[in-house]
Amino acid sequence: MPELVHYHITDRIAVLTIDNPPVNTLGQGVWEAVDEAVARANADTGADGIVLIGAGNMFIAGADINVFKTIKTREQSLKRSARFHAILKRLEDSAKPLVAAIHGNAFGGGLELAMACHFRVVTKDARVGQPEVLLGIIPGAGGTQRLPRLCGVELALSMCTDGRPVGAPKAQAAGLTDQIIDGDLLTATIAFAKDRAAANDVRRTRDIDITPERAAEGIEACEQARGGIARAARGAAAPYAAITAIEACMTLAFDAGSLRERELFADCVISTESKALRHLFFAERAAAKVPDVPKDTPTLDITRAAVVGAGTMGGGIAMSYANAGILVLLKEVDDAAMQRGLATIRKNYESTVSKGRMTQEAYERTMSLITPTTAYDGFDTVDIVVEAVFESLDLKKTTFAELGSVTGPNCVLASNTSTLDIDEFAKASGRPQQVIGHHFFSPANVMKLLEIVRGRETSKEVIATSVRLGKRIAKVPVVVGNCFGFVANRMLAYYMREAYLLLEEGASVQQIDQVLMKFGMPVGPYGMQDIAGIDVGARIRQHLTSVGKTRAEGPQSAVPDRLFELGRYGQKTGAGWYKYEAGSRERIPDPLIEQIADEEAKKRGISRRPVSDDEIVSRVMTALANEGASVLGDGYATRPGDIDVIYCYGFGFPRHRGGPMFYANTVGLPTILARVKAYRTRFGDYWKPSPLIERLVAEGKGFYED
Ligand code: T1G
Ligand code: NAD
Repeated sequence: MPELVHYHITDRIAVLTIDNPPVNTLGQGVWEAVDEAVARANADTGADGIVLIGAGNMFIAGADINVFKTIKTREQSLKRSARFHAILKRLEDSAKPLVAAIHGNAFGGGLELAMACHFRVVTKDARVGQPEVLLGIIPGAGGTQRLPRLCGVELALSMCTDGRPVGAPKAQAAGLTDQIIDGDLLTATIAFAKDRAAANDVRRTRDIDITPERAAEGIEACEQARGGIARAARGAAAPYAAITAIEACMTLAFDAGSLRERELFADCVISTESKALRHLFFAERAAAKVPDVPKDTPTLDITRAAVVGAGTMGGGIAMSYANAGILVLLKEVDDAAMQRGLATIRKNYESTVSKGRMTQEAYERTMSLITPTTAYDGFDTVDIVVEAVFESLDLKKTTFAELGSVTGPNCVLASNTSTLDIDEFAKASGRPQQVIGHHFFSPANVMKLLEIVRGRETSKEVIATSVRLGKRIAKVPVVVGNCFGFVANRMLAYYMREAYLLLEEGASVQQIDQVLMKFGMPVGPYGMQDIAGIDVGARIRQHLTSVGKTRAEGPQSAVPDRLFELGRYGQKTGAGWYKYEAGSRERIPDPLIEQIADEEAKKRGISRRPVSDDEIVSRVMTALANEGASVLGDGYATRPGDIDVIYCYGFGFPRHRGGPMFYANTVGLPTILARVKAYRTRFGDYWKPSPLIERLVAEGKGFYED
């Protein structure tokens, strides 16, 4: 067993170094090793004070998340947390000053350990946080009782409900830390500890009193927080549990408040919500690993980029590169189109500046990285080109042929196509090993997913380069295979098929959207199409019809094409499935949609009927998971978790449900299979059970045990 905490004395200060690579989690034995080392230092006559520091590039990333899956019952959790709480009180009771030296990250249990120390010294770029709600839990080692005592209830509430870290300057200003240093952390912290030892100064955080005035303000703040997080929580329970625990800090003594925290933590850690979010934590990290592309595959340096097409997507893609500090050429067909594209980019940045999330100076500096052009001049100097022209096979093949002749031999040629065959572009370019799909999601400067589509001949270097670049432009990269619609849009076609059919059968656009937003989707299928553009889907259907194919088996509703013919493309034309006032994104229901749905239903001999909310969720989510299983079975996705990551980051699928595959697994694959079979009987043979689901049910397995 490697030593988890190293012990040495420097200048009469005991230095305890936590060493549990790669991120110093408080895994098996670490809590106890820290406890023993502090006891040893207190008994050590050669030490006047104690410094706790982390080895490697951070203090502590928190508890080992893997451990939580071993907690099956509330009682088990209560027993476990009692141990940590006792250790933390012993640390706090250290007779000698105990100082936490924080660099990199001090997250979750890491910050809680630091708050049980008497003082905290941080580097200027350190971050501290309680990200537990992002895992469907709450701080479980006294964080909800010590944090408000140190930094006040307001900051404690935001840190524990949004899970975002805070930087050293903000932590210092709030009283969470005691000193920010600019030099060597250990040297400075040893000096700090010596100074405290000389002053015989120990400060137990739990002794900080919550006065009646603070308690009253705190309870008020908790009430307001409950009211303010509904939109962000989107149905998740953990943020509310965090507020209740902090409220207990305002109303109960330390020990009683700690017990309340432990009880709330125990409820969270065994919940489906937490299982879903922990699944996503690891699925996101696994998704970047491509089985046949070794970790040490060489990657190409990307210092200059180019984007072809400055429309809805091209503009956002150029912004993603510029935001990462990468020079980017942005090409359009003519100056008018160029100016339209630039105007949208400026509007987006100006809205960010107006919200205080970007300085005017940063806006101008970032904008200066984007060079507009209507020619291919300079394309021979770029390392990657992302094509985002209209979704037309011929236009894209022409564009790739041009790119093959104007770019350098090592340039990566990527396409943002939603559905078309990457291998067709590869052939047209004359350099198939350099061609790959980089499928961004709308709005491309906001949505974090990057679906990386490997072609038959795409080289491993280009795949590895794309994954690394994806992280660099702050995206979550997932590598998938090249089938029609890849993973995201192939499955989406089944999600939309059911949405269209439910409309024709009697549900309204508003009902379907509201039911799925209540389920946790950020926007319903119709609101989403109005953002992406009804024309994009229509062009894809036109292409398919021209090759005798459909996006999803089954009846094809004509309603969306009727809107396309009417020029109703969505937000960009002021009307789509909803109407929009000029300059507003507020969705206004339009009775014309009902009328068209009525007409098309009559044409297909459907008598419209009331549709229940449950039926909407069940049909849409079953269709999504069933097609997801077919994508997996066909080998276009490597893991079910990849699909979950794609839907959570690409479409905002509710994270507390874990993604469409995890949700289906939670419902139970036998139930999903039974539903598919029931719909097949009721609606038609186009409801085909995925062979993977049939096999897993027969073997009594779920998606994640296969
Ligand atoms: N538990 C287990 N494994 C972890 C881990 C953790 N807390 N954090 C990281 N890893 C693994 C990760 O899966 C990856 O593995 C490797 O470490 C490197 O991570 C008691 C209950 C710290 C910002 O939520 O946010 O404390 O893929 O790729 O990009 O109240 O990791 O190589 O096999 O992410 O540099 C609270 C979670 C826990 C922080 C570093 N803490 N971690 O990011 O590296 S709950 C968190 C992160 C808790 C207490 C409660 C990030 C990071 P592999 P990485 P990175
Ligand atoms: P868009 O119509 O908004 O923009 C396309 C732009 O390409 C137009 O501005 C047009 O002038 C320009 N263009 C056409 N030919 C060109 C050429 N030869 N050189 C330079 N510019 C040219 O379309 P969009 O929504 O941005 O879609 C672009 C691509 O991205 C399509 O393949 C689409 O399927 C895909 N996509 C769209 C979305 C979405 O939600 N809109 C999401 C992901 C992927």
